[in-house]
Amino acid sequence: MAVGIFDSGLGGLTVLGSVTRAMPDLPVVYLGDNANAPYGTRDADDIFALTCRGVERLFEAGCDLVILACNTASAAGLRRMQESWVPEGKRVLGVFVPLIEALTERQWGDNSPPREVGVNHVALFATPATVASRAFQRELAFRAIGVDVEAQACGGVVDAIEEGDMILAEALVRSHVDALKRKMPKPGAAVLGCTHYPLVEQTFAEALGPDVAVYSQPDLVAASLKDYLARRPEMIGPGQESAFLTTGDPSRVSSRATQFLRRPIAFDAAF
Ligand code: DGN
Repeated sequence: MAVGIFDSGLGGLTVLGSVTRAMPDLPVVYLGDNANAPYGTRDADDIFALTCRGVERLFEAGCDLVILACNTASAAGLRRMQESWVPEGKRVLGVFVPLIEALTERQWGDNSPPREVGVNHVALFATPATVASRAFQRELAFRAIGVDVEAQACGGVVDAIEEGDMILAEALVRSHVDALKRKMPKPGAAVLGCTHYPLVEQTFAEALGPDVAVYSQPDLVAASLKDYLARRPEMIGPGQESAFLTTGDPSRVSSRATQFLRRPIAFDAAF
Protein backbone atom coordinates (compact mmCIF):
# COMPACT_ATOMS: atom_id res chain seq x y z
CA MET A 1 0.00 0.00 0.00
CA ALA A 2 1.14 3.53 -0.73
CA VAL A 3 0.46 6.61 1.37
CA GLY A 4 -1.54 9.28 -0.48
CA ILE A 5 -0.69 12.96 -0.21
CA PHE A 6 -3.28 15.48 -1.39
CA ASP A 7 -2.98 19.22 -1.93
CA SER A 8 -4.79 21.85 -3.95
CA GLY A 9 -1.60 22.29 -5.97
CA LEU A 10 2.14 22.31 -5.47
CA GLY A 11 2.30 23.10 -1.74
CA GLY A 12 1.95 19.49 -0.61
CA LEU A 13 5.25 18.77 -2.36
CA THR A 14 6.95 20.38 0.64
CA VAL A 15 5.39 17.65 2.80
CA LEU A 16 6.20 14.97 0.23
CA GLY A 17 9.86 16.10 0.21
CA SER A 18 10.14 15.68 3.98
CA VAL A 19 8.23 12.36 3.96
CA THR A 20 10.53 10.84 1.35
CA ARG A 21 13.62 12.10 3.20
CA ALA A 22 12.33 10.53 6.45
CA MET A 23 11.15 7.27 4.77
CA PRO A 24 12.97 6.83 1.45
CA ASP A 25 11.39 3.41 0.76
CA LEU A 26 7.79 4.44 1.43
CA PRO A 27 5.69 4.41 -1.76
CA VAL A 28 3.76 7.68 -2.01
CA VAL A 29 1.05 8.73 -4.47
CA TYR A 30 0.74 12.53 -4.72
CA LEU A 31 -2.32 14.27 -6.12
CA GLY A 32 -2.33 18.01 -6.78
CA ASP A 33 -5.64 19.60 -7.76
CA ASN A 34 -3.78 22.25 -9.77
CA ALA A 35 -6.73 22.83 -12.11
CA ASN A 36 -8.74 24.15 -9.17
CA ALA A 37 -6.00 25.86 -7.12
CA PRO A 38 -6.00 28.05 -5.17
CA TYR A 39 -8.59 26.84 -2.68
CA GLY A 40 -8.01 29.73 -0.27
CA THR A 41 -10.75 31.96 -1.62
CA ARG A 42 -13.38 29.22 -2.32
CA ASP A 43 -16.26 28.46 0.03
CA ALA A 44 -16.16 25.51 2.42
CA ASP A 45 -18.64 23.29 0.51
CA ASP A 46 -16.74 23.75 -2.74
CA ILE A 47 -13.41 22.91 -1.05
CA PHE A 48 -15.00 19.87 0.62
CA ALA A 49 -16.35 18.53 -2.70
CA LEU A 50 -13.03 19.02 -4.51
CA THR A 51 -11.09 17.43 -1.65
CA CYS A 52 -13.38 14.38 -1.54
CA ARG A 53 -12.91 13.90 -5.29
CA GLY A 54 -9.12 14.01 -4.94
CA VAL A 55 -9.02 11.74 -1.90
CA GLU A 56 -11.32 9.22 -3.61
CA ARG A 57 -8.90 9.10 -6.54
CA LEU A 58 -6.07 8.34 -4.10
CA PHE A 59 -8.15 5.54 -2.52
CA GLU A 60 -8.63 4.11 -6.05
CA ALA A 61 -4.86 4.33 -6.57
CA GLY A 62 -4.43 1.92 -3.66
CA CYS A 63 -3.84 4.33 -0.77
CA ASP A 64 -5.49 3.27 2.50
CA LEU A 65 -4.05 6.29 4.28
CA VAL A 66 -4.24 9.80 2.83
CA ILE A 67 -2.60 12.92 4.28
CA LEU A 68 -4.47 16.13 3.51
CA ALA A 69 -1.33 18.20 3.02
CA CYS A 70 -3.51 21.27 2.66
CA ASN A 71 -4.56 23.34 5.66
CA THR A 72 -7.33 25.00 3.66
CA ALA A 73 -8.88 21.62 2.79
CA SER A 74 -8.36 20.37 6.37
CA ALA A 75 -9.97 23.49 7.83
CA ALA A 76 -12.93 23.22 5.47
CA GLY A 77 -13.75 19.59 6.03
CA LEU A 78 -11.30 17.18 7.65
CA ARG A 79 -13.53 16.58 10.65
CA ARG A 80 -16.64 16.28 8.41
CA MET A 81 -14.77 13.80 6.21
CA GLN A 82 -13.56 11.70 9.13
CA GLU A 83 -17.00 11.63 10.74
CA SER A 84 -19.23 11.00 7.76
CA TRP A 85 -17.42 10.24 4.55
CA VAL A 86 -14.23 8.15 4.93
CA PRO A 87 -15.04 4.48 4.10
CA GLU A 88 -14.30 1.61 6.47
CA GLY A 89 -10.63 0.60 6.35
CA LYS A 90 -9.42 3.97 5.03
CA ARG A 91 -7.84 6.85 6.97
CA VAL A 92 -7.52 10.55 6.24
CA LEU A 93 -5.21 12.66 8.44
CA GLY A 94 -4.54 16.39 8.42
CA VAL A 95 -1.50 18.57 8.94
CA PHE A 96 -2.58 20.84 11.82
CA VAL A 97 -2.08 18.44 14.68
CA PRO A 98 1.70 17.79 14.31
CA LEU A 99 2.24 21.56 14.17
CA ILE A 100 0.19 22.22 17.26
CA GLU A 101 1.82 19.31 19.07
CA ALA A 102 5.24 20.84 18.36
CA LEU A 103 4.09 24.25 19.55
CA THR A 104 2.62 22.82 22.74
CA GLU A 105 5.34 20.17 23.21
CA ARG A 106 2.83 17.36 23.27
CA GLN A 107 3.08 13.81 22.07
CA TRP A 108 0.70 12.19 19.60
CA GLY A 109 -2.45 11.09 21.45
CA ASP A 110 -1.76 13.22 24.55
CA ASN A 111 -5.32 14.06 25.56
CA SER A 112 -4.53 15.66 28.90
CA PRO A 113 -6.25 18.98 29.70
CA PRO A 114 -4.98 22.26 28.23
CA ARG A 115 -1.95 23.71 29.98
CA GLU A 116 0.34 26.72 29.82
CA VAL A 117 3.08 26.46 27.22
CA GLY A 118 6.33 28.36 26.78
CA VAL A 119 5.01 30.86 24.26
CA ASN A 120 2.32 33.51 24.78
CA HIS A 121 2.08 35.33 21.47
CA VAL A 122 1.72 33.27 18.31
CA ALA A 123 1.48 34.67 14.79
CA LEU A 124 -0.46 32.46 12.37
CA PHE A 125 0.10 32.92 8.64
CA ALA A 126 -2.39 31.05 6.45
CA THR A 127 -4.76 31.39 3.50
CA PRO A 128 -7.90 33.55 3.84
CA ALA A 129 -10.09 30.41 4.09
CA THR A 130 -7.96 28.82 6.83
CA VAL A 131 -7.88 32.06 8.82
CA ALA A 132 -11.66 32.54 8.43
CA SER A 133 -12.32 28.99 9.67
CA ARG A 134 -10.50 29.62 13.01
CA ALA A 135 -9.70 25.88 12.93
CA PHE A 136 -6.13 26.46 14.12
CA GLN A 137 -7.27 28.49 17.13
CA ARG A 138 -9.84 25.81 18.02
CA GLU A 139 -7.27 22.99 17.89
CA LEU A 140 -4.79 25.07 19.89
CA ALA A 141 -7.41 25.86 22.55
CA PHE A 142 -7.82 22.09 23.20
CA ARG A 143 -4.16 21.86 24.16
CA ALA A 144 -2.93 25.20 25.49
CA ILE A 145 -4.12 28.04 27.66
CA GLY A 146 -3.01 31.66 27.78
CA VAL A 147 -1.82 31.72 24.19
CA ASP A 148 -2.78 34.77 22.20
CA VAL A 149 -3.03 34.07 18.44
CA GLU A 150 -2.95 36.83 15.85
CA ALA A 151 -3.82 35.50 12.39
CA GLN A 152 -2.74 37.07 9.14
CA ALA A 153 -4.56 35.99 5.96
CA CYS A 154 -1.84 35.95 3.31
CA GLY A 155 -3.87 36.68 0.19
CA GLY A 156 -2.04 36.16 -3.11
CA VAL A 157 0.94 34.14 -1.87
CA VAL A 158 -0.36 30.73 -3.02
CA ASP A 159 -1.43 32.17 -6.39
CA ALA A 160 2.03 33.66 -6.95
CA ILE A 161 3.76 30.37 -6.04
CA GLU A 162 1.43 28.37 -8.32
CA GLU A 163 2.23 30.85 -11.13
CA GLY A 164 5.95 30.50 -10.45
CA ASP A 165 6.34 34.20 -9.58
CA MET A 166 8.57 33.85 -6.52
CA ILE A 167 9.57 37.54 -6.56
CA LEU A 168 5.91 38.49 -6.11
CA ALA A 169 5.39 35.73 -3.52
CA GLU A 170 8.33 37.05 -1.45
CA ALA A 171 7.16 40.67 -1.72
CA LEU A 172 3.69 39.62 -0.55
CA VAL A 173 5.19 37.67 2.38
CA ARG A 174 7.09 40.78 3.51
CA SER A 175 3.97 42.92 3.37
CA HIS A 176 1.89 40.30 5.26
CA VAL A 177 4.59 40.09 7.97
CA ASP A 178 4.52 43.91 8.27
CA ALA A 179 0.72 43.81 8.59
CA LEU A 180 0.96 41.14 11.30
CA LYS A 181 3.58 43.13 13.23
CA ARG A 182 1.28 46.15 13.29
CA LYS A 183 -1.26 43.96 15.15
CA MET A 184 1.24 41.93 17.24
CA PRO A 185 4.61 43.70 17.50
CA LYS A 186 6.47 40.92 19.32
CA PRO A 187 5.30 37.39 18.48
CA GLY A 188 7.22 34.64 20.30
CA ALA A 189 6.52 32.11 17.57
CA ALA A 190 5.20 32.13 14.04
CA VAL A 191 3.26 29.27 12.51
CA LEU A 192 3.24 28.73 8.76
CA GLY A 193 -0.25 27.24 8.40
CA CYS A 194 -0.13 26.59 4.69
CA THR A 195 1.95 23.92 2.98
CA HIS A 196 2.95 26.32 0.21
CA TYR A 197 4.71 28.65 2.66
CA PRO A 198 7.81 26.51 3.36
CA LEU A 199 8.76 27.42 -0.23
CA VAL A 200 9.15 31.02 1.02
CA GLU A 201 10.08 30.14 4.61
CA GLN A 202 13.37 32.02 4.50
CA THR A 203 11.57 35.22 3.54
CA PHE A 204 9.16 34.74 6.47
CA ALA A 205 12.10 34.11 8.84
CA GLU A 206 14.06 37.14 7.63
CA ALA A 207 11.05 39.45 7.78
CA LEU A 208 10.11 38.21 11.26
CA GLY A 209 13.63 38.58 12.64
CA PRO A 210 15.90 36.28 14.67
CA ASP A 211 13.83 36.35 17.90
CA VAL A 212 10.80 34.62 16.37
CA ALA A 213 10.76 30.80 16.23
CA VAL A 214 9.20 29.73 12.91
CA TYR A 215 7.16 26.48 12.92
CA SER A 216 6.70 24.90 9.52
CA GLN A 217 4.80 21.70 8.73
CA PRO A 218 6.80 19.41 6.42
CA ASP A 219 9.34 17.90 8.83
CA LEU A 220 6.84 17.81 11.70
CA VAL A 221 4.26 15.96 9.57
CA ALA A 222 6.90 13.53 8.29
CA ALA A 223 8.03 12.71 11.84
CA SER A 224 4.43 12.16 13.00
CA LEU A 225 3.70 9.97 9.98
CA LYS A 226 6.80 7.88 10.59
CA ASP A 227 5.78 7.36 14.18
CA TYR A 228 2.17 6.56 13.15
CA LEU A 229 3.27 3.94 10.59
CA ALA A 230 5.78 2.38 12.97
CA ARG A 231 2.82 1.62 15.23
CA ARG A 232 0.71 0.31 12.29
CA PRO A 233 3.08 -1.73 10.10
CA GLU A 234 0.07 -3.41 8.43
CA MET A 235 -0.73 -0.10 6.70
CA ILE A 236 2.29 -0.27 4.42
CA GLY A 237 3.30 -3.11 2.21
CA PRO A 238 5.24 -4.01 -0.92
CA GLY A 239 3.92 -3.98 -4.46
CA GLN A 240 3.22 -0.35 -5.10
CA GLU A 241 5.17 2.33 -6.93
CA SER A 242 5.23 6.02 -6.11
CA ALA A 243 3.25 8.18 -8.56
CA PHE A 244 2.42 11.84 -9.18
CA LEU A 245 -1.03 12.87 -10.36
CA THR A 246 -2.45 16.26 -11.24
CA THR A 247 -5.76 17.65 -12.42
CA GLY A 248 -3.78 20.38 -14.21
CA ASP A 249 -1.41 20.27 -17.17
CA PRO A 250 1.03 17.41 -16.41
CA SER A 251 3.99 18.85 -18.30
CA ARG A 252 3.70 22.29 -16.70
CA VAL A 253 3.20 20.82 -13.22
CA SER A 254 6.12 18.39 -13.74
CA SER A 255 8.49 21.20 -14.57
CA ARG A 256 7.42 23.32 -11.56
CA ALA A 257 7.69 20.26 -9.26
CA THR A 258 11.13 19.41 -10.63
CA GLN A 259 12.24 22.96 -9.77
CA PHE A 260 10.84 22.78 -6.24
CA LEU A 261 12.09 19.32 -5.32
CA ARG A 262 15.36 19.66 -7.29
CA ARG A 263 14.93 16.20 -8.81
CA PRO A 264 13.09 15.00 -11.94
CA ILE A 265 9.37 14.52 -11.26
CA ALA A 266 6.89 13.32 -13.91
CA PHE A 267 3.19 13.96 -13.28
CA ASP A 268 0.36 12.12 -15.02
CA ALA A 269 -3.22 13.25 -15.49
CA ALA A 270 -5.31 12.28 -12.45
CA PHE A 271 -8.57 11.77 -14.35
N1 DGN B 1 -1.27 24.43 0.49
C1 DGN B 1 -2.61 24.82 0.80
C2 DGN B 1 -2.79 25.01 2.30
O1 DGN B 1 -2.01 24.43 3.07
O2 DGN B 1 -3.72 25.68 2.74
C3 DGN B 1 -2.99 26.05 0.00
C4 DGN B 1 -4.41 26.07 -0.31
C5 DGN B 1 -4.82 26.94 -1.45
O3 DGN B 1 -5.07 26.42 -2.51
N2 DGN B 1 -4.90 28.18 -1.28
